[in-house]
Amino acid sequence: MRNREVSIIGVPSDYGQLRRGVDMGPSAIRYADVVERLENLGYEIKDEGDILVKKETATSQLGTNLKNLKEVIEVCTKLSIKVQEVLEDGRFPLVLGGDHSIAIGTLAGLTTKYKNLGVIWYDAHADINTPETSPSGNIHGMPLAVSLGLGDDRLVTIGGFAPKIKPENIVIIGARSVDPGERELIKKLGIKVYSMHEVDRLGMTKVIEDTISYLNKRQVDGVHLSLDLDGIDPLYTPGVGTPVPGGITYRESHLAMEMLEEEGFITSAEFVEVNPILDERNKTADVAVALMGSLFGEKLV
Ligand code: 6HN
Ligand code: MN
Ligand code: MN
Ligand code: MN
Repeated sequence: MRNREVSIIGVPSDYGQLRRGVDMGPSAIRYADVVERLENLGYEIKDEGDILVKKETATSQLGTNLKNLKEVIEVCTKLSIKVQEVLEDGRFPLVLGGDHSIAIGTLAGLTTKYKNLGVIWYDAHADINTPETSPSGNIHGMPLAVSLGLGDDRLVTIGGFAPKIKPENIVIIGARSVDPGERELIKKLGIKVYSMHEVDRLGMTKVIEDTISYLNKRQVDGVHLSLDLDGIDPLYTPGVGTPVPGGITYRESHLAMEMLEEEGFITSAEFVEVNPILDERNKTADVAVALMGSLFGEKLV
């Protein structure tokens, strides 16, 4: 990380899926002392507070199969504006979720500035479903597709332009639960994926080295890290809505963050899917903040 001025943006939304509680993620992460952790590393931290998310029981799919579509559009639109403002202030946006649907808003805001953005998607899932391929209708399984211009028009055009990102600028790390339609789309678009098979076979060192050289070859003008806590094995991060066994370890994740920090090319980040209701004594939020420590340059010695 080279920008020493960081803005924290909380997004207390759980509208991208049906398990309540992930809207408390930003509180849990603040409780785990994110501000102090990063201040101790010499960063100037501005907590921008939370995006205003109306808590509604009667939500609307707007006549589609997409759960809470109306609410997700509202949240992501607000978030995109906030992210854009933070960038205009010259600050590093650090977004705290909330479920992964919020990435639609984060990416919409980021790409007002970055026209050739690289994206590292650290996740057990590929999050590249469309309304046609989605088995659940949950929008947190769709943000990559939406940002590529695929899916409901009202999501795709948030911010007034589309697509936000290019398939060849995406690297998915940690995938182990991919739906059939997602697999097809990944193949068709040629998206780079390091599934758990590659993480096991190559080791995290090689995975991150290759990710860095791949994105540098693409001549990206910024790199966004979208880290879903379910990318990590649920042994370490049980407080997530869609846990999948056989994930990335705690140490591998620290190594990944440290190597990204050494490269110095991450220009924004988001940490999503922390659900304190499903957690064990805020373990998952603690891991999120520990990984942020490594991403922002914490050294053991
Ligand atoms: N996440 N592929 C499944 C779906 O419903 O589309 C799960 C998505 C999980 C999304 O964890 O961010
Ligand atoms: Mn995800
Ligand atoms: Mn996931
Ligand atoms: Mn190390």
